[in-house]
Amino acid sequence: MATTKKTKKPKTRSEKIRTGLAVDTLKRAFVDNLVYTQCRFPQFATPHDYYVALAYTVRDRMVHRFMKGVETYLKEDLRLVCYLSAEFLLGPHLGNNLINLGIYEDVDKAVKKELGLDLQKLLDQEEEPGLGNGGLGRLAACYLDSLATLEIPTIGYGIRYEFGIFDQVIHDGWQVEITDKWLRYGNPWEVPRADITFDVPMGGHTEGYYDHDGQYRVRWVPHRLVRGIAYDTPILGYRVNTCNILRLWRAEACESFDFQAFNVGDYYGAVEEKVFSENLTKVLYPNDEQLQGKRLRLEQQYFFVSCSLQDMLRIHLSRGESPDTFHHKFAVQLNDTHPAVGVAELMRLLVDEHQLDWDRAWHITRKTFAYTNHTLLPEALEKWPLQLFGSLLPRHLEIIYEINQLFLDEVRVRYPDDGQKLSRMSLIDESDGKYVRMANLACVGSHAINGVAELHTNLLKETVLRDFFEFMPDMFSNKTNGVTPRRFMVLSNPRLSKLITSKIGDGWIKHLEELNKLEQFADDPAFQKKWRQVKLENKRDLATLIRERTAIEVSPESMFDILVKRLHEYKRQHLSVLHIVSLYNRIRQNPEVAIRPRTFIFGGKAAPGYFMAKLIIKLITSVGEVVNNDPQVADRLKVVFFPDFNVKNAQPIYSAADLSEQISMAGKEASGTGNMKFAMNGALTIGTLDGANVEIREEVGPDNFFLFGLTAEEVFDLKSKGHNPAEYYHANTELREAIDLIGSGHFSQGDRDLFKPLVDSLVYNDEYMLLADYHSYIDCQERVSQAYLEQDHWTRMSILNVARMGKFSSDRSMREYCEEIWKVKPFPINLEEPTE
Ligand code: F58
Repeated sequence: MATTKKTKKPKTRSEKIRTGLAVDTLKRAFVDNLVYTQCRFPQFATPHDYYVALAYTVRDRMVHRFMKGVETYLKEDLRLVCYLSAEFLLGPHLGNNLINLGIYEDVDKAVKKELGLDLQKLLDQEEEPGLGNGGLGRLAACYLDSLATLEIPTIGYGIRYEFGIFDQVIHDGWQVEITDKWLRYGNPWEVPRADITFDVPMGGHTEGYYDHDGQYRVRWVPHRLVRGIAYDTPILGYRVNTCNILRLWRAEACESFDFQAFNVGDYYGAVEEKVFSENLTKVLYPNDEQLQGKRLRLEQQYFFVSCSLQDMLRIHLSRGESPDTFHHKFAVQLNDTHPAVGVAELMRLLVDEHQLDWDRAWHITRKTFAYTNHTLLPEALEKWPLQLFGSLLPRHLEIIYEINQLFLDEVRVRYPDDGQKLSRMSLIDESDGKYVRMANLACVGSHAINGVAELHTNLLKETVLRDFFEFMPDMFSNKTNGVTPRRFMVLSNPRLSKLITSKIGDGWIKHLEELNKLEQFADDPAFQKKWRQVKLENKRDLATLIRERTAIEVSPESMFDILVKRLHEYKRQHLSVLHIVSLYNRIRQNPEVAIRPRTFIFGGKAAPGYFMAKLIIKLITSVGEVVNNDPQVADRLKVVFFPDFNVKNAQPIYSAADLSEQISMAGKEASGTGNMKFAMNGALTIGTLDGANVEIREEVGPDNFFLFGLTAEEVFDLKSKGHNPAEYYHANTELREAIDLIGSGHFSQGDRDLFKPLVDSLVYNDEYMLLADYHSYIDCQERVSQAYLEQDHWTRMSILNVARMGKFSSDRSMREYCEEIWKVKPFPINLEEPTE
């Protein structure tokens, strides 16, 4: 070690250029990146070149903060949060990062003034990483934003799918899926880490042996190895120096394996192995709430979980720690059961690879993991055929058997004569074929289990996880979801954000509860006027987008009634269609009828193999085709299906909504997060008492929420009594006429067969009770229309909704996880060096 203190070298200009935030520095860096990273002369650069140059400019500043963080954390004794999720639905990075860095306005001005460029045009260039299906993946992304903002050292771990969720186009009214080639022009946000790789064993068999100390041990002899390579994306918090990372794994063939084939002259065999291995992270499974036991999916899950746990152990050992203290330094959250195999994998790593004894390893494992459940739908609870599981993960199956045996022994002590309970709680389902139950594994292997809204958590305790709740009640808690106001207000609704800030300052962006200061202006006519103006301008922008994407002309003066989310029967998009058709029938029966102009906007993807969901899209577009062009309707009703609903498209949609449709059958939607995004942007909600709607209504007040429909309890009672949808059909003329019009071929050019499966399913089965809720829904919509006539009152309600949404910031959710589950505290990063 040198003892003489070195004098600091003066910073060279290039160092400053890579990290500084002054406008001039940013400009220089931008041009440098264009020339030296993009190899472009400014005069020949395309908007995409400019976007990439700006992205690198921003990334440099984030990496600077990330490096500082690593340096700081290495010196500290802290617990790292690891959020394991098979999906992260991030949305475009650039705009968000500019906001979090605090340079959005400066960059906007600089590119305009100096380079004559429109920042929005550059932002539009970014292809979003669609590495998720819907709510669950988007929640993970919101949580990363909040954790960084709260200055919690975190790594998000997931899969770098080469093809994310498909792009949706509409052909002849039907959904057509197009591969999502998001990486085709490169990805400036990620840093490939060739130095961080792990080999993941798969298949083969296990053997017992005695080690040097005469201890019996098990060795796994895999059939193949797949190599995982880390790709890091920096995740910067809002106006803090904490820059966490999202570490995604890409699969590659292991050299040792393909060389073997190569050495015996089997060149093609070697290449085949490579292609086979790389397939592992090729594509995201596009199923939402509907699972098929596909081997590749289990391979994906195990692959990313194994890489992530190996990485954590690497970090842990490199800090000079022993495996024995792992749980003190890592809190690992399982985002649903998709990473639940991690419980068995950590046991394997500790027992087989690090030679810990079983009881110690089990203690560490349970203290490390916590599990979040996101669904009550039985078809979405993961279970893997035993045969499939054992052939891919023979060692894990043995470990799971062992965990199961020890666990069931404990259960037996408490409930000595309850064989049924034992078989329900077993990690192995033997009722109908044999399966490994991932939710049971997650529960047994965790120290904390949570649902994502109060109602959902209560229903979990009463239904799917009842036995586990009764057995270990203290492990259960509720953590109501939240969303990040940075992306879903500041970035996506700048007009509203500026108006709010002009009244109450900008503290609300980090402390959303401060929005309640808006309450005092709810009746202020001047403020109301500005509030309405903001909404109108947002609606104008959306109308323009709708014209560009669908060629449908809509009036910004009409009420924008919006339903956007994944297509699923339980979410009941077709209930809104029944409403539209009922209004249409009223017009047909009496063209003079007073109907306030409404624009119904739908958006959402259907799982490619989900026939009914795709038929509902076809129904929406077909009803639109007829209603939009019927002169009798005279533009009073417009129906739009906005194609390719993703994060990027969602932003202008939430900001332009007057009415937010949250109409799932009570007891089915675990939480919902779109409901929060709409309300934060001043939309009023029409909704059932389902998921987080219940809490939104509680917060905004029943007078500012349009409630309809059966409660979860009523749904349950009606189901158990035996429910007959045909009764509602016959008893309600408007309902019957709406269904009949659909069945008559009116919306399908006379084809009575097209929508028959949908009509039949409603009249003869109606699993999600649309008909039972129809009357209440239509009545409620009537109240909505009346309320919309009184613009002042509507605006007051809209302001109050926003003012009372503080609870639904993901910052609040993350604070609860940190304090109650992970036991971690903020750890601020000091940049020290001047940034200029
Ligand atoms: C969603 N689940 C819930 N799953 O449906 C929603 O109520 C909740 O707000 C959200 O999680 C966040 O908690 C969800 O999005 C999936 O997309 C899975 C993807 C993988 C296959 C199974 C469904």
